[in-house]
Amino acid sequence: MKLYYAPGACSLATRICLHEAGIAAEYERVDLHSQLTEAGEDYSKINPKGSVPLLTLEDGQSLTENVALLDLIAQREPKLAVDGPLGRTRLIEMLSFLSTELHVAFKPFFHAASEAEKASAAETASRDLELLNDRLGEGYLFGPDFTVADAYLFAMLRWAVAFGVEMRSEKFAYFERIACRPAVHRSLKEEGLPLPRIEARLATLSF
Ligand SMILES: N[C@@H](CCC(=O)N[C@@H](CS)C(=O)NCC(=O)O)C(=O)O
Repeated sequence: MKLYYAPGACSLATRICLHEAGIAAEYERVDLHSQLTEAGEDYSKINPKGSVPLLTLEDGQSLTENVALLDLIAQREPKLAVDGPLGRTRLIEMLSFLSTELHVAFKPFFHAASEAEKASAAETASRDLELLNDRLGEGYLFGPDFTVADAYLFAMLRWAVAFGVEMRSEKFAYFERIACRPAVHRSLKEEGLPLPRIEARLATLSF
């Protein structure tokens, strides 16, 4: 397997899940602006969508879209999936929300958007994050066990912290809990990303 990624992008969720699942993979960095991979290949030929993540499978097939990649990893490593008769459906329900609502809400931060557009994006992202509040408690999105959905949400909470999106303190606690997982630690290190240091921000929040 090979994961095409950009540091700190949503492809971080795939890397975390590959590590959580103990699946060996190669990792190739993509410069999303120049569309060149670190090996100097034209990424737009590898993925005409131009976006990461893209995972090449053992048989050479390519797979894109976070929802599909994370579902695939959860099928290969059921400890990262959701149990129960509706488990997979509930997981896809959550991944779809994360992808089509929350992830999309962050897009203006990555493009040449105006300050007004960014402020509106922050409001939308904050509102979407609120919808997840009562799911977090002491554990993860689906209870006491970490699933692929948590890796995706973690990648986006990094952005929320970086862009100053308002979040409740429970969400910071959840964020820190995930950051402590060895697979997450390893993934951040491999992508050259700092470990979250959010205590200072916590102190500035009123709730
Ligand atoms: N629908 C895709 C979107 C992935 C996506 O937006 N990736 C971002 C990084 S987080 C990206 O590659 N942006 C650059 C671009 O789209 O040109 C998915 O869910 O996998």
